[in-house]
Amino acid sequence: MAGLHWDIFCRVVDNFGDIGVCWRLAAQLAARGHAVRLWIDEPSALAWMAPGGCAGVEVIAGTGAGAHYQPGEVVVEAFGGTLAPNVVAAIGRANRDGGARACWINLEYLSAEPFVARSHALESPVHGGALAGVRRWFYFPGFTSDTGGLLREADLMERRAHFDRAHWLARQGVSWTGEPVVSLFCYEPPALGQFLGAMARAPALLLVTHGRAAAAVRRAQAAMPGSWNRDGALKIAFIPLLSQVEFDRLLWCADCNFVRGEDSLVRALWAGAGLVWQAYPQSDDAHHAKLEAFLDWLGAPASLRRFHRLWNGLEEGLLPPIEWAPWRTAVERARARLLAQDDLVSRLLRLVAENR
Ligand code: TRH
Repeated sequence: MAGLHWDIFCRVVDNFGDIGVCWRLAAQLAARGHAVRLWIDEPSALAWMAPGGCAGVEVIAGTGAGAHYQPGEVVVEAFGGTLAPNVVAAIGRANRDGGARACWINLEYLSAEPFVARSHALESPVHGGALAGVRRWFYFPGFTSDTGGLLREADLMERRAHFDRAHWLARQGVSWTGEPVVSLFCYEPPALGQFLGAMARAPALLLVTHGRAAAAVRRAQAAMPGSWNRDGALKIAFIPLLSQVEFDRLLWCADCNFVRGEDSLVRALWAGAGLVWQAYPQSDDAHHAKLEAFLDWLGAPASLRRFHRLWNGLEEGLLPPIEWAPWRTAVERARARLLAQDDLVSRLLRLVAENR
């Protein structure tokens, strides 16, 4: 498909996932020759997440657009962010004028729940009036071929295959002597103290990401008895904020990745090591069903399921030990299923081509 003009509108709720997903989408569209305007109410995180920017992506602070705004051929409204009234009006105008009719996509959150396949690519009703004749579509990312798929750069697996973890860790100033490596990107898991205590029973290196994970580890450490890591078996390295490119490499270093939210879960799947996911907690506990659906899709062995339920606070009790090989095998198999499918951008481009 010839390069199109895209407008992606993103409102940052909290954390880094909204902006992280929108950035990856924008950069991957640009890599395929499309011109992207990324409108974000709070773009400051891009300074560390994507310090070099990306050719073909223009970042615009604010989601209001000006009075003279002309919509691109595709307008993506990310995560039900609700487009500003003048953006909606401009889409209606473009449609009435019959010229550059905009294809309006509602990009939704990722889930493995069955409703995703049922709802993906359905037309989303638009109320008439100024918007009469405008069409928009629900776009649901997902893990199976009947959903919107997952973001994956064309060269990702090749870059992953050529990665040298000893070299990367040395470059970060982290001392590694061959012990198992675990990365930690989480909110405030209730079992964190217990996890640290268990990890300290055998040599391991824990790479703790900046922000909430680091704060939670420091709090847990302070609450532990002084003897909890007396032999220093568990080495803890606090990692500064990384660009998305380097964040991927952090995940490639680990023998087990603890991830959270949406984007890092997908990146941990591509990394292919064992993974433990902390779902973004929702006040109505909707994340419980989301977690179970993901574990079903993953084909998680019993110990991994139990670990997830404790890590996400669905159950209380003793964490089972990490089972390195079976957990890795489950992720490798899941990754193979995903690699046999198209990535998200390929599927999105198809949907747009069919409906323009
Ligand atoms: O930050 P998150 O918890 O984001 C969440 C989820 O997306 C959730 O679904 C959403 O509802 C909520 O925000 C509002 O986790 P996530 O999705 O993994 O996003 C983290 C992003 O931050 C990801 O793109 C990787 C990036 N990142 C870096 O680039 N460098 C870093 O050093 C770190 C720690 C993260």
